[in-house]
Amino acid sequence: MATLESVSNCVVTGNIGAVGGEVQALIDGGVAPADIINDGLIAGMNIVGPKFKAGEMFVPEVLMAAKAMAAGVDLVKPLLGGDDMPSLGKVVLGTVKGDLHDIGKNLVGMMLESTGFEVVNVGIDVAPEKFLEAAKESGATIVAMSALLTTTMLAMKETVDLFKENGMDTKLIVGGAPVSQEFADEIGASGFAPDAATACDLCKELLA
Ligand code: B12
Repeated sequence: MATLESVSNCVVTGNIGAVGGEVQALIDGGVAPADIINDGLIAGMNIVGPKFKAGEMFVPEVLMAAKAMAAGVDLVKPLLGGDDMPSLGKVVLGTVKGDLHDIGKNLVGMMLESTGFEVVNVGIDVAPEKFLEAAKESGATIVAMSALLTTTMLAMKETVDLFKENGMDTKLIVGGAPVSQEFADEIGASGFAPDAATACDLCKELLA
């Protein structure tokens, strides 16, 4: 029988073939989409992280886990709704220069969309100039940057500085596992959130 734990296991073992069936069974059984994401898919990724760090899992296995996670997320995403809500505002979202991690970023994007924000996802390895260009082009009021490597957090400061140099009043927010409120304050960002749900609250606060 499919359970949140079996979904989590599919992520940990990178079982791309099985994850869809397990997630669909939970959906059919009436489990809330947010629970499938938080207590199934993310719970699995929370097991993968420490294993990777401890050298018990390697890059190819983590990639399989990431793909299994994405396959699960794809099934849940349409259920989060938000399509017919009026837009709360436009957010440019990307992973900073030098950083290729996108699972957390995409979750933030999904939650923002389901809350009613319009999201311009500019992808991974996004240089400060590209964030600026995207913000100007889209007229976004918020730029959200993600970083998972301590080394790429510096690109967040470069981006904040570039926006200031260009006289932009766009709100810049930051997130990702190594990022903290303290770091956000230090680089002059408008805000930080530790997870996707709080990121939505933060964006609403900034536009209030
Ligand atoms: C999956 C993964 C990978 C995958 C990425 C696949 C993908 N498509 O993203 C692969 C295998 C490719 C990978 C590669 C590497 N990785 Co890696 N990876 C991870 C791992 C295990 C999980 C990350 C993840 O997806 N977490 C799940 C998501 C849901 O969580 P999250 O990203 O934190 O996002 C949440 C919040 O942070 C927040 N959030 C995220 N972004 C934003 C943005 C905003 C604006 C806001 C408000 C909030 C917010 O909301 C999200 C949802 O709640 C982490 C371990 C960890 N503990 O984080 C290591 C980890 C990040 N990787 C690490 C390393 C070292 C690497 C490599 C250098 C390994 C190598 N030797 O090649 C490369 C770097 C490649 C590069 N240039 O980016 C280190 C970083 C160490 C450091 N402190 O710098 C970690 C911490 C593992 C470790 N402990 O050693 N990795």
